[in-house]
Amino acid sequence: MNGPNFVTYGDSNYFGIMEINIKQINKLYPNSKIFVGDVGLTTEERKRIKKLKNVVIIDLDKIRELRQYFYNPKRAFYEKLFKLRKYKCARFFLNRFFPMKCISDIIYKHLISVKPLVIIKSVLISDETPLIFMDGDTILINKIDELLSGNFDIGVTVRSKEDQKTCGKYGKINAGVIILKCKNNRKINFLTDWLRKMLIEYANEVSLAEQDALNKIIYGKYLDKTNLKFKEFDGEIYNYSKVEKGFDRSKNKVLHLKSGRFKDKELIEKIKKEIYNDKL
Ligand SMILES: [Mn+2]
Repeated sequence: MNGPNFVTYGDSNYFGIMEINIKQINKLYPNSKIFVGDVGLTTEERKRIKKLKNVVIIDLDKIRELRQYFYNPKRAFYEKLFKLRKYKCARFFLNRFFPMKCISDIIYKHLISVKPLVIIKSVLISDETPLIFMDGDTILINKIDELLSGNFDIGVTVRSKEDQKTCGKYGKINAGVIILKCKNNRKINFLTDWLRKMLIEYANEVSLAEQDALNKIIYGKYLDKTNLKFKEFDGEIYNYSKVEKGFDRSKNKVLHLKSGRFKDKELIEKIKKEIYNDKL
């Protein structure tokens, strides 16, 4: 079986965790490519990441090349002229008449677009291998080959019923781990649709836009229209966050140090000890 390849991204805050994760991926999948989006690493950190095996750095400044996928100059003109973007009803009409759903420069730079953009850029330079997206605060601690078998295009990780209660209306899926298994052109379609959704509906918000938009397209009519098959995977196994309570490599294969856990040095030392002591 080919691959999978991996993609992640982060700035200096995520450097430590990303370094651990890249080493883990190399240990478990020595022939996989690892695309790493540099969204604000220092020169020194970037050098260190670059030196690790199989790493391909994805530059965000060059990501502007991608605007051809979204940019609609006509719509940008009207938005600017009438400052329409702010108004919900204006957005409705813009979306109707300019279905390209342009994003203006300001929104384009918006933080919320970073995740899908890094993945899109990775797909564009990747072969047809399945691609696993991992947040910058995640660590792979066991092989996940089973994620790649089965008949589906996009795989997502679902929170436990218990956790879903506290995660709002669109919190079923956590966007920290995503499996993209379909052909690259369909991966791009999915990613650009996701990006558009978040830019259109969440242009003025940052927090959780990507997650809400992902949940909306997965559980909306979107998949019926696109013929994409999606599959839910157990978040306790592939996107496990209660790391401070301990973990078990066969039950929790991907750790997600979300909600600031990745800043907890003690916790990270504990994790390192467990994953390095134990022979894989
Ligand atoms: Mn995260």
